[in-house]
Amino acid sequence: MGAHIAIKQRLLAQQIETPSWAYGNSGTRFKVFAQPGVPRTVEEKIDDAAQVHAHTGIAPSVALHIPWDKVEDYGKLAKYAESAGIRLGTINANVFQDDDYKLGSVTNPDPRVRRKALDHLLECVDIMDATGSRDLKLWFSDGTNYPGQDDIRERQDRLAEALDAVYARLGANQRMLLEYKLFEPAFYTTDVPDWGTAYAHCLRLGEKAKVCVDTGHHAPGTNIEFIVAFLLREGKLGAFDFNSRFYADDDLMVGAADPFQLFRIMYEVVRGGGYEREAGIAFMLDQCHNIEAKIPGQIRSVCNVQEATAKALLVDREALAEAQLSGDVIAANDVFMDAYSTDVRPILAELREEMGIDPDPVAAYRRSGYQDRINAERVGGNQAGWGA
Ligand SMILES: [Mn+2]
Repeated sequence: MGAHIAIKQRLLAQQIETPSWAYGNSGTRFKVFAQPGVPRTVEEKIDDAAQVHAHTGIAPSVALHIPWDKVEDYGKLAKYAESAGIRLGTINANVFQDDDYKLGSVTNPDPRVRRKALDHLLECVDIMDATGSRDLKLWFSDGTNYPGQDDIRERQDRLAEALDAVYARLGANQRMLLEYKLFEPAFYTTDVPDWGTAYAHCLRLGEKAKVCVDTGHHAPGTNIEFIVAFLLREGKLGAFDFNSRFYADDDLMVGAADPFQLFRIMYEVVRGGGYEREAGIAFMLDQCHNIEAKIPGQIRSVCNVQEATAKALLVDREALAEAQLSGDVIAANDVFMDAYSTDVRPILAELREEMGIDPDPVAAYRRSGYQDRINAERVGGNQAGWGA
């Protein structure tokens, strides 16, 4: 029981950031399904994010996406979030939705387009100054579709030039998170396709540049926990974008496709010191709820991360080290699997009761009447969604 008290204590320190875009409409390339009650404004997205925090107790911030969440006065928006009980988190740049970016943004062969993309990234840092956000998250859709389309090496030079300029603009307490993605929308080459490329750029840039691991951005079979362990050891893991995938960048609820993988990732986070607040790792969700209800989808996702974390914290590291050092492969695997197989739901229910929230956050949300209220109130106007 003593161990459970210690684990609950550590779980209390957990913070998971939800993304503003998870509350808007989303879909695939084939269809975006609208849902009732979807926010029309960034303030309504903040209200929804605040619900997730109210029911989980561990989602105190919401990430913004620029320009989807563009407003006149970001200081005022930060105050709005505060009054809703949460705060504004990571600023996500968007240099992939303008016609100008057909051949790339910061790696575009046309210097005018590169300048435009860079100006947007710099504007995002201005916004961070106003919102008090620590992190700028950069994901580039840049790449090519055909062999010979553009110079692969030259594009790396252009990327480096843009990253240098953004890095130089960062304040003392601000960071840059560089995200990578295997492919899509570019299908032949991607300019930041993997953690190694992101790591090399971040290493060159300096302390304030870190890698963001989006769990959905790898080839099938990739050992993500190895990447996590390696980046943590090098002091270059900055953040997670959690979601889960079956085939490609599916953006499904984290832990839905492979809860064991999420446990293995969280174990390496704990093992590598990444769970400590001082490590500064941002734990974020990057998901879309295309067919399921959005707010319960976010609540479920936050709980899935919490559950995997509880199991990771349960691993008896002393017994594991002993088995590992004695070369007892079966015993070591037993220790690891014992933690994964533990039903942590009673511990989490206890924790939530101690936090003054319902042991079943999704059920509590359903009972709250919030969804009925927004379904009735949010009529007319333009629902938020991709590109809006
Ligand atoms: Mn992402």
